Amino acid sequence: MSRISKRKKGDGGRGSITILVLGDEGAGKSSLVSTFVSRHFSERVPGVMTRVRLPITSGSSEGRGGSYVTTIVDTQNGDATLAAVASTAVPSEPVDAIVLVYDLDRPSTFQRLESHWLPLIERCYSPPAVTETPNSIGGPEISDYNKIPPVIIAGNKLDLSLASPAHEDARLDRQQIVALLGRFKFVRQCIKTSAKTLLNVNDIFDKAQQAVLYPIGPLFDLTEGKMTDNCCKAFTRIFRMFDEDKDGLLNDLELGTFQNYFFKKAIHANKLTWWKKVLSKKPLDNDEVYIQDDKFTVAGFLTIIEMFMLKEFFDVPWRVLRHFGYDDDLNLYVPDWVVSPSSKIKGSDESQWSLSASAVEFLESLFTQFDSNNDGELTEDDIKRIFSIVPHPSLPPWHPTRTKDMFEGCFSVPCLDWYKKLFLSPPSSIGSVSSDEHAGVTILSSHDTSGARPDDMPDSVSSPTMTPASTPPESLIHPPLKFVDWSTYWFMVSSINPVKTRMELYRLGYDNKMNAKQSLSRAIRIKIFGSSQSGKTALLNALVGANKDPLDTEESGHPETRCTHVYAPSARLVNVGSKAEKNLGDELIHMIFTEVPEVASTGPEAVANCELAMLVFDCNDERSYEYVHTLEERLSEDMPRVFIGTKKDTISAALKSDEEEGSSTGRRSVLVAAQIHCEELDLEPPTLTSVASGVEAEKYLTYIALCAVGDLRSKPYAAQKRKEALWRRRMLWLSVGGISLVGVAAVGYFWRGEKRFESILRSFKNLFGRGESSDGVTIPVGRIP
Ligand SMILES: Nc1nc2c(ncn2[C@@H]2O[C@H](COP(=O)(O)OP(=O)(O)OP(=O)(O)O)[C@@H](O)[C@H]2O)c(=O)[nH]1
Ligand SMILES: [Mg+2]
Repeated sequence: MSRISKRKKGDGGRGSITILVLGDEGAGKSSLVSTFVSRHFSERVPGVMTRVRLPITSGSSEGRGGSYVTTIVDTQNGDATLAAVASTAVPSEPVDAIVLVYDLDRPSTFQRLESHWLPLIERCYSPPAVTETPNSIGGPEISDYNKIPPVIIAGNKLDLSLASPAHEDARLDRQQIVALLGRFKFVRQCIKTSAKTLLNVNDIFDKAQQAVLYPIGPLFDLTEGKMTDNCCKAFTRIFRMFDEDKDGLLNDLELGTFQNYFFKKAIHANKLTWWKKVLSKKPLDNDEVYIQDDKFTVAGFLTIIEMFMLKEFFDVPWRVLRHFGYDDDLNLYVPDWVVSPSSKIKGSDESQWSLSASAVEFLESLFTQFDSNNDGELTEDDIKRIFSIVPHPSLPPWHPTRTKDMFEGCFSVPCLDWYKKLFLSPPSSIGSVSSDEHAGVTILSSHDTSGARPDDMPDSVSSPTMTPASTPPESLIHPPLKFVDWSTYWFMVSSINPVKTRMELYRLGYDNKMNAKQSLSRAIRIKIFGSSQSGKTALLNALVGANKDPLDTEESGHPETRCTHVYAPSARLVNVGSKAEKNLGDELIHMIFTEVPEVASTGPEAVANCELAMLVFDCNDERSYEYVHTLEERLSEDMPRVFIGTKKDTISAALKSDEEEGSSTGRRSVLVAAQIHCEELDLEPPTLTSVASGVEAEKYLTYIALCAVGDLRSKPYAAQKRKEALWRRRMLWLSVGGISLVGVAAVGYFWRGEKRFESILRSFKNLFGRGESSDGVTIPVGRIP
C-alpha cells in the first residue's frame, strides 16, 4: 500500500508528507527540528516546536510528478500523540514517516527503543490479530509489517558521544542496531547525528521524506522478506521491453541499454562480469537459473533489482517504474495512444478494431519466445508464462473468468466451444466431431465460385484438451495453440473490445516500436443475421469447427463471437525489389463471426461495424426470408452482404412433391424471391446449405471471405456503380479538356495583339449599345444598364 497516494491531494495535485518526531524526553527532538529549520543550534528551544511546514519541494527529478508540502510534527509525551494518530481509522492527518530519536550519550534511551518505542509503534499500527511465532524475540510478531509507516532512527548528540568513554564500544553498538533492524523491519535506517554540530541533521529528514516518496511496501514485502508479486510482474514486463531480440534473455548490450536509459551512463564490462559472478554464486530459488548462455534470465534481472532493494536503494527501482507509468500502487498507466490511437477518426475505437501490423508482429514474437519446445504450439504452461505479468487473474483475455472485465457493455461476447465444454457441460458430452464429407452447399445459379479451394487446407482451430467440467474456472485450462489460432483469438477479442485489447497488449509489453512493413494476414468481421431458429448457430458450428454435433444448438439471446481462419486466394500487392507487383496467392484471412440473434438485432449497432452481413434464412419459412429482407434495408448501401438459405435437406423432398403436384408453395416462392432479389441487386445468388448433410467448411469459408473482401459480387449494384463512376470520370476529363481548349484559345487572342482585342471589345460594347461614347469617354462597366 502506498501511503502518499492515499493522502489528500491539495490544489494543483500537491501532496503532503507528515513526519512525526518521537523519542525519550531530552533526547534532542526539538533541537533537531529547530536546527534543521534554522540551520543553527540553539541551547534554548521550546518543549515542543510548533509544527514546521517546509517549503514546497518538487516531487523530485526522479519522474514523480507533482510537488509536496512536508510537515514536521514535534512531540513531548509522544505515546499519547502516537496513539491518537494511529488509532483513528481515517486520521485527519495520517503519519507518513516517523523519526525516532534517542540520545547517544544515554544508553538507556537506546534500550527504550527496543523495549518501548518500536513495540509501541508496532502495536499502534498492527492489525487486531496478533500471531505468536516460536521464533519471536522480544514479543509477539505482527502479521503485517507493511502497514507501519517507515521509521528513521536518529542517534542524537553524536558530539557528546564521540567524546565519552561509552563510544569505545562502537562495535557492540553496531551489533545492537543490526539486531534492531532485523527485528523491526519497518525501520528503514539508523543515522547518527548531532543537532549541535549540524552533523547529518538534513539527512534524517531527507531520508524520512524519501521513505515516503519511495515506499517499500509496494515493492518489497517486509513480512515475507522478498519482492512483491506486483513488483516482479512490473519488472518482468520491463525486462521484456528491453529484450530486443525477444529471446527471453538480456544480453550485455540489452542490459547496457537499460542502464544507459535510466542512469545516463554506460555499464562497465567489469561491472557486468561482477554481476554475473555474484548471480552465478547465488543459491538457486526453485531451480531458477540466473545466468544462461552468459546472459541474464528474468530471475537474474529480478535478483539484481532485489539486491538494490535489500541495500535500501528504493529510489532506483521507483525511478524505473515511474518512468514506465506505474503509480504508487504499481497500477500501470496506459497512455492515450493505446486507448485511442487517433482521436480524429470518428468512432475510432470501433473503426480501429483490427490489430496493426506491428501488433501482429509483437504477438508473433511472444509466440516464438514462449513456445518452449519449439513445436509450433503454445502449451498451457507457455500461455501461463505469457500472461504471468498481467494483473490478476493472469489469464488470456478470452478466458471466461475475464469476460466481465473485458467485455462488459460490449455488443457481443466471445464464444469458445472448448470453454463451454469444460466449464458448462458434463464431461460425457465431449467427443463427436462433425463430418465434412459432403459438400452441403448448393448455389441457386450457375455462377462460378472458383474462389473456393479444394480440401487440402491446413488444420483449423486445434482440438481442445479434454478436461472434466468440474475444474475450477479460475485455473487456466487451455488447449494448445498454433500461431494462427493464437492470432485469430486476438483478432476476435479486438473485434469485440478493441480498446481493452490494445490495453492488454500494452500490459504484455507491446510498445508500438516495432516497425512491421506489411501485415501478413488480415481479419474480417462478419455478422450473421437471421430470424430465430433459422439455423445460424448450426451453420456456424459447421463452419467454425465445433467439436460437437453442429445441430446440437442452444438458443442464445445475446450476440456471440467466434473465430476461425481460412487461406483464400487473393490478389495483393507485394514488394519485389523497388517495385510493387500484383501477386495472386493464398492469403491468411482471420474470420470473426458474430451471430446476432433476432432479439438483439434492433439497435443501430447491430447492423454496423462489420465487413460482411450474412443474411441467413430458413428455406422453408417465408417469415424467415422476410426477416432478412427487411433487415437488409437497415444495412448501409455499401455494406457487403450474402444471402444464405438453410435446411436445404428438408426442402428437397418437399419441393419434389410440390413439383409433382404442380403446386406453387411458399417454399418455392421463398427461393425464387431470394434469387430474383439478388439478381436485381446484382449480388451473388443465394447459397443453400444443409448442416445435416454436412457443409464443406473450408470451401464455404473461402466463398464467404471472398464475398467480404469484395472479390465476389456482394455490394449492391457494384458493377453498375463502377460503370457510372467510369462514365463520370470520362465526362470529367472531357470537360476539363474542353475548358483547357477554351483557355488556350483565350490566351491566344491576348497574344495576337491588343488591336484585335479592342475590336472584339468594341463589338461587345456595341452589342450592349453604349460601350463607349463617340468622343472616346469610357463609361464604367458597372454603369452599363
Ligand atoms: N551536546 C548536544 N546537546 C544537545 C544536542 N541536541 C540537543 N541537545 C541538548 O539536549 C537538551 C534537550 O534537548 P531538547 O531538544 O529540548 O530535547 P527534547 O527531546 O525535545 O526534549 P522534550 O521536549 O523534553 O521531550 C537541550 O539542553 C539541548 O540543548 C546535541 O546534538 N548535542
Ligand atoms: Mg522538545
